[in-house]
Amino acid sequence: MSSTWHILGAGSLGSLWACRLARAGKAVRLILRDPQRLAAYEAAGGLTLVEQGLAQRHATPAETADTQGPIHRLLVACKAYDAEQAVVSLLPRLAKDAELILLQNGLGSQDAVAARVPHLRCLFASSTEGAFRESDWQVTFAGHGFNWLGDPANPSAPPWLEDLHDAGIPHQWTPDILTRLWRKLALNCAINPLTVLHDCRNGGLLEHHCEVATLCAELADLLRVCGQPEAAQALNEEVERVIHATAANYSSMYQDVRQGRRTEIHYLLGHACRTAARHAQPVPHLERLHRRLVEQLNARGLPSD
Ligand code: NAD
Ligand code: KPL
Repeated sequence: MSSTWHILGAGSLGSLWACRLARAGKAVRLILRDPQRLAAYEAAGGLTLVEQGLAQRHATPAETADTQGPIHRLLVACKAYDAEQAVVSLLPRLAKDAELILLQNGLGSQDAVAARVPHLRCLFASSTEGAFRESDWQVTFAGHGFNWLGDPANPSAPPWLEDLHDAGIPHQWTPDILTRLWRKLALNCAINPLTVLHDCRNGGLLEHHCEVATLCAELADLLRVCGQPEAAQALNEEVERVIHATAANYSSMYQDVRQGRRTEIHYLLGHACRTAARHAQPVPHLERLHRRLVEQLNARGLPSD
């Protein structure tokens, strides 16, 4: 099996992974949206990673979905709402033994992708690393974090985790990746929409303890009902801890809304509300939060799905 890492999406996380793998001497190929993006990338001469104030450029080769040649390992590093179509565009190139690593936040997009490639192994990742793009082809490593990886259908770890080790990408294999993803989804649901609606940094939610606690109670009940009791444990305490630890930051959803970018609401609060409906679990406060957020997005002319 080829050991090349095909990385779909040269955004924040995709570039962060690509630069670290390339720096460790791993074979990496970026898959860009279209020939125009490819030409722009080639003119820029590669991807630049800024880490602790130091910039380093990596002339990682790039291609588009239409390029010929099989893909054996695909890191899907686009937003949740783009993942399924992006993978569909690569179907003819995915080898019989291909593995897909899905970096998307929230839940729902992973199952949509896996349904398109039922014969292939799909691994899910939950990342707390932080990266952002100041300009095209330049990514800044903002916050050290961690990556959990797992496969709900197969608990055995893949051998290529060694590449992540060599590249200094902090990670751990877990048989409970769904618990990790649900826990992060719950944290994101309790914090991010409220920062948009109250127009505040995460720390601003310290003035809205009761609202946060009510949402956490509903989320914890939902997690228990949908078979994720571990993800429900001491949820409110962790949410309060995260609010304190990130008090000066703007949540990712807040930043998306402020910058006029589409949010991943469908895979966060939307997924929580749909799951509750499927289990006939009442979540009136989450539903009201969802409605208010949709209204706010619509008022700004942003998609609410
Ligand atoms: P991003 O918007 O910076 O990058 C996504 C890239 O994918 C864009 O460059 C886009 O053009 C590209 N893309 C979309 N469809 C494509 C296609 N069909 N072919 C080729 N390229 C395509 O997004 P991001 O911030 O890197 O986030 C990716 C995922 O990781 C999200 O689900 C996000 O929630 C999650 N995440 C991000 C961070 C972070 O710090 N940025 C941290 C944790 C989790
Ligand atoms: O993950 C986050 C985000 O901004 O998306 C935090 C705020 C830490 C938790 O919701």
